[in-house]
Amino acid sequence: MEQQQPKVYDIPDDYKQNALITENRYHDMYREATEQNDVFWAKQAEIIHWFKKWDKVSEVDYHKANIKWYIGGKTNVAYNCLDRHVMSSKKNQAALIWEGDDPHDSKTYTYLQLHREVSRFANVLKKFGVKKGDRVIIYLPMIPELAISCLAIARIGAVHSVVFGGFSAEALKSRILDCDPKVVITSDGGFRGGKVVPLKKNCDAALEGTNVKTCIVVKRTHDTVPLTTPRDHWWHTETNSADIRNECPAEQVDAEDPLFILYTSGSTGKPKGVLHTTGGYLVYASMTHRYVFDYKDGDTYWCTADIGWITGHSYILYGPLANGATTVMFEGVPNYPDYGRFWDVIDKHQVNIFYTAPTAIRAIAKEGDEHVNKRSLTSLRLLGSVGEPINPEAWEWYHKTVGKGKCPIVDTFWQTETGGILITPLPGATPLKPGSATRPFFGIQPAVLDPTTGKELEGEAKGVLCMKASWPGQMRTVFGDHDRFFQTYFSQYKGYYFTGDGCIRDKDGYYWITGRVDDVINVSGHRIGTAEVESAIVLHKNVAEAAVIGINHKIKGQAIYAFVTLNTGITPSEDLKKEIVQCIRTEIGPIASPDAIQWAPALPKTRSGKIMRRILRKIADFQENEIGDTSTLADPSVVDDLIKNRIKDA
Ligand code: 6R9
Repeated sequence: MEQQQPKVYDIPDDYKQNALITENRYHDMYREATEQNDVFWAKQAEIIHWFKKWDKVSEVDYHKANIKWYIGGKTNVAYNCLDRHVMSSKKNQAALIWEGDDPHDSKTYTYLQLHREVSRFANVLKKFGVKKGDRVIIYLPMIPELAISCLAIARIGAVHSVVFGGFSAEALKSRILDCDPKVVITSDGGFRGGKVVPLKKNCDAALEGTNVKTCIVVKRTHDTVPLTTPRDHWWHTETNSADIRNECPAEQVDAEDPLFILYTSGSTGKPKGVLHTTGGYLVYASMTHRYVFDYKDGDTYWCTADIGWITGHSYILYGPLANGATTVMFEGVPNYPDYGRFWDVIDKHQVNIFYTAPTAIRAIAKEGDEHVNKRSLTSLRLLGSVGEPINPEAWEWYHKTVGKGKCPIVDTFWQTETGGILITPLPGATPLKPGSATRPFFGIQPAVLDPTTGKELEGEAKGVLCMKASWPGQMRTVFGDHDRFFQTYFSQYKGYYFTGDGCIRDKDGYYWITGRVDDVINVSGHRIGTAEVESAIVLHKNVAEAAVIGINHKIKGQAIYAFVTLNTGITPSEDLKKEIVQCIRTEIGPIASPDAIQWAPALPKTRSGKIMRRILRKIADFQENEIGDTSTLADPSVVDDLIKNRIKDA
């Protein structure tokens, strides 16, 4: 289709010989998974330990958004991630290597040690009345206590919801109100790039006026923070007084009992609480981790994501730990103390498998090769990318400069909703094309649909990306709003799961994700809903209306561009822009700050009053020649003014 002939990178010889999945095996397993879905997934479920085997493998109805896997099975995620390995020869192997923001700060937990910490903290949670099914919100920086909290919550059958530490007090509060947690876990603050983030302060503001009775506070920065009695308790005081010999047994939970909620932005309204359950999620996370990263015992694996996002859940914590891997957890940022930090960490811990985001690769690449070339990187065997489409230039740089031309790159397409990777190369099975996520994982049946007719297209095609069949890691519902689950993902194209992404399938059956087709902006791999940003902007008393779109950005992939109409009589000013940005930072957090705000005397609207974001996108991206027909606009003349005053260096 519209693709030029891309370069193809063949599978390196050592991968052809030593990989878990070779080319023939990929095709065999893919066929088996498609033709005998339940048989295949029953076999794969053996990757985890079950206290009781399931009665039925799956029950799926996309017309009602009902999805169940391993029905009747009993298991526990923390048991699988810890106890199993403690009872094996892995007990004294490193489970978690934590690398602090400060390069001199790192700490390793063996499986035995991590098990002990988790068990101890699980007992603390129980003491505060947390029971199976209760929600617990975690608002922590990337410190070991974050991993320990997640596992402890899973251990007692409670449900965690991790809120990214970069979210504001308001964003945290809306999540607290939505999922009604029994306990909130936070810290005095966090370190990022040498600076302090005031988490407890945000948490205090968020907790005001809520029902939360207990807040557990980790001491990280040692800044003085007020403790509110009887609500707040220090983590260290509680865990130190818990009896270390008193092991907390892992609760035997149902395969379909909830494991976690993770809020994510959609095209409309407030973030949705994406709910994942226990058995299917763990099978899928561990299986994809093993095969996609060609994970073998002894490997040191590092995913640079934050556990506040799904990538951190599935591929820092649950997938790697279920497989008994050594997983690296990094508190810092790629450019502190300098742009060579990632490479220092790889050399320091002899990382074999490295998984990061295109935005980080582009930010580092623009600083030149010397940061990379000063380091050895000989331990690396495999590279990965996630979060947004990786442009071929960034891919080539990653491959050549970081991977020295020897390490395959797995460009993994997936979503918060999918629990694990859907479309990806397998390093021993897939020749690579830079910029393509290549082929579906086992059991994944992508479909390219014509967006207007909804018809499934065959062969080479361009359209919207849907999934025909379910897989165990798929989300089960939107917390507290099953109808929204159905409406968001299953109502547009009957009988399909709709990803919200556009894609091209080429002649080799390779998929090229072209980005979101809904009103979601992908800024540095973070999903931001236009509606959320617009609501935050109109909170300013002088603003009448706002429309937000995504524009292309060299480093971030996309950036936020806002058109703002002020109330009559208000004079635009730079100060007003700053106040508007502050509104967004307060409501959502710094990640949603716009790169540009343009004053718009009026916005292009249809006669029924719908804002034509398509036109705004063309204006902001300097593609006014492609605006096309504006005759359906209520007032076509607004377009000229917007073109004249658009911001050039956004
Ligand atoms: C895992 C994660 C999901 C959205 C998704 C898509 C984009 C993620 C991608 C990719 C192209 C890749 N996306 N990986 N686009 N190639 N390899 O990122 O989850 O935060 O929910 O974002 O990210 O647009 O729909 P999430």
